[in-house]
Amino acid sequence: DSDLLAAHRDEIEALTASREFAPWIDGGHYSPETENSVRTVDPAVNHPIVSIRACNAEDVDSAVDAAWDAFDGTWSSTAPAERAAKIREWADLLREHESELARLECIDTGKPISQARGEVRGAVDTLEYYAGICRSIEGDQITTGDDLHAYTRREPFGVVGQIIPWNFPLWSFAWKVGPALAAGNATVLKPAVDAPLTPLRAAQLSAETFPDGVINVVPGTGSEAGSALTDHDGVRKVSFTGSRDVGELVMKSAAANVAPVTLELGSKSPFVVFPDADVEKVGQAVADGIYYSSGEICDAFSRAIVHEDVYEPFVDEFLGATEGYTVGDPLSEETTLGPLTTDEQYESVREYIEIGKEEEATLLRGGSAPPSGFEDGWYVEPTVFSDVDNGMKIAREEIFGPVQTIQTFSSYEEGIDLANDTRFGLSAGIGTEDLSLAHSAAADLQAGIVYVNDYGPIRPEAPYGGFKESGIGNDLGKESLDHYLQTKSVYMNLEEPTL
Ligand code: TXE
Repeated sequence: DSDLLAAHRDEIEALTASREFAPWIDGGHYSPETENSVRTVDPAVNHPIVSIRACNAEDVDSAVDAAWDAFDGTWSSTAPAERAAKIREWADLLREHESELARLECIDTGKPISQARGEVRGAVDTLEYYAGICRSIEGDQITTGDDLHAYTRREPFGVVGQIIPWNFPLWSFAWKVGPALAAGNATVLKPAVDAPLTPLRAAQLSAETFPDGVINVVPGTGSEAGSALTDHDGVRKVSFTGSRDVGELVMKSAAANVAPVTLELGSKSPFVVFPDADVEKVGQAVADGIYYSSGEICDAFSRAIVHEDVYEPFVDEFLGATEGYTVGDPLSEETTLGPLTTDEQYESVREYIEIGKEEEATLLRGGSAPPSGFEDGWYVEPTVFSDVDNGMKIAREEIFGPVQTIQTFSSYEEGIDLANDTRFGLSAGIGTEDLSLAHSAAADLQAGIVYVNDYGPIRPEAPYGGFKESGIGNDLGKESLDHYLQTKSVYMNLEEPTL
């Protein structure tokens, strides 16, 4: 569709023509040592946006040095009230640039503009939350007797290394950077090669607020810039969001320096629909949980586990809610489902759909070609499989696309067992009108986040992290601030007053 392509080209031109996208180190644009570059592509039309010089290990060294200089310079002695003011000022700047950031996110990831706008607001809200709680960092006075004054101090690590994926570039950037800075650290962050634009732009906007070197952004590949960051001996704490297997590599690499890690990894999150559920409400919740951001979400409700008594009404409602999604141009306000963000993801999701067919699950909907007019983009139509069992690959592996599986159960234990029969444990959903049942299931589900009768909303006040192989520790909440602080015990022996 040439109109579509023309509209996207115009938007790319408007957003990038007078703007430099480059690694951001020591408060300015940085020219990496290498000639290598990474190219980011608009997935709706498969058209290049910009090429960005990719950082290598030496560039990561420069970023870590700049971060230490900033930390040792003024940042480590900046009072919490002052840090809070700076974070808030930056949040205000991002808010003023909401339209630009949302449009950048939209062309870089393919997510619908309305969702992108909501995520810019989510990023601003996250920074404001951490600006608020950074003034509440406290140690303890420890009572041991009158001859000893013992207390704890909560101190930053110094320089932290952070790695984010391409599915929520700006929002996850704020999830990482907000608490790290609030705790008093300087950061070196590596965005994903496929969607680095909003983190780079947000870093540029931070220049007016923070001392040089407090925020550094090093775009590059995982194998080069990513691993250089996680095994850097100047990085004292590592926080990673991405796939389970790279999470394992990150952990091993950080282990070389005994740097603590926070990991937020993938999942295969179940939504258990009990027989008394309000199927209309729950059908919509499960649809929102699998189609938001085209299913490229770590806590996507990718497995509907439905009591056999409500199987048919649930499926009717869920398919109805599926039809309510509008697949289309992400730049259009009407669109609620855009393309997948990367071509690898597109190939991988289509492969899983073929696997589902081979595994003889029943294809209830979707599974074929992209919608007409969008053939050049990485579009996958909403796809639903029923007659799925937990032995199938499509029920066990994270697909990370708009593909739903539906299974049935007949007793409470069976429903919970099916839901928990996965190595992952990021989130789980419960559909019931029975309060007591909701609380029992919330306790029995092995997941770090439980949603009742709904999907989201995610708020910065509540910690977000996975059980089992979905991760270690949390983003968001006070917990995340805690992860960026280390505890020092101070002992001071007191002598008898001799006066
Ligand atoms: O993730 P990677 P990919 C899952 C999802 C998806 C699959 C693959 O199932 O289909 O992962 O996505 C950096 N050392 N999730 O390949 O590779 C990389 O450059 C250090 C779920 O994009 O894990 C990027 O910045 N860093 C997940 C980040 O890690 C390395 C979100 C994530 O990339 C590295 C994304 C290395 N050796 C994918 N290798 C979620 N939790 O939501 C790569 N990276």
